[in-house]
Amino acid sequence: MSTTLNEAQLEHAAASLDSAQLTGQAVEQFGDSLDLDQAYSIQNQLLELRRNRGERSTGRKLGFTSEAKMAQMGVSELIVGFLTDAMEISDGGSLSLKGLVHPRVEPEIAFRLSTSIGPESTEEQFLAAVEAVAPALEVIDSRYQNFRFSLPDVVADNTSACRYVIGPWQPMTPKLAGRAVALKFDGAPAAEGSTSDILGDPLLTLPRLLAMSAKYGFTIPAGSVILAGAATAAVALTPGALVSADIEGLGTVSLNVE
Ligand code: OOG
Repeated sequence: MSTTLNEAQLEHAAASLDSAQLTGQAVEQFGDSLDLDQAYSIQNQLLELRRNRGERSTGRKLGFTSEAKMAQMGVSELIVGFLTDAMEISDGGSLSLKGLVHPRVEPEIAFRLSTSIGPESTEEQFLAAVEAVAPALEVIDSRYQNFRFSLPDVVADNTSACRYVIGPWQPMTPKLAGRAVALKFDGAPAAEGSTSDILGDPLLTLPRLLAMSAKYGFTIPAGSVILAGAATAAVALTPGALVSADIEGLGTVSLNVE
């Protein structure tokens, strides 16, 4: 039987993950000592610590919405994390690898909300609230040694969220499935997939996110960005690379790695 952590230990876990994120020094996995509810409570504490440093919430990100990601990490349940303004890099902007542990990049689809969504919202209201869609890159960086974790471990570590880049916003279209996705390094393919690799259709991430907002009691304010999860496995970042993601019919987003 696993023993769970008490309040003081949860606070300590949040402080150590926060400091790992700030210093780039990886920490050990919590393993069996953590359950999923406690992991989300640590994640909330991480958000509070960042807010206390002046960061502002900008949205939510989903993880493990594709088979490729689940297979790569050996985890099979959908997870949600938070995004802040300090994580955002403008399209074509630069990322220094200094202070990061072992960053990887993933091609994603981003949604933008015109109205607030929360536990009381219906699926129809959520869909109607999505006003725009964009190609996106997510940089993930596990704060655990060797990029290995259990499901509660990765939830506690804010689902490895590190940075994100949003490409040109397009008006929302309901036809998001079946579009080719290409992640490129210096113009050469590094990973390829389809938007259908995201739960069959990226729009199907929205009811799942709504269910998690009800379960964990969070709202997603108007103007928020939602990252729907990677369409391909993640690829390790290398210094000097120009990383881009093309999504058929949605455009291109890029990032310069320093
Ligand atoms: C967890 C984050 C997964 C995705 O898009 O599936 C994720 C990880 O693999 O470190 O963001």
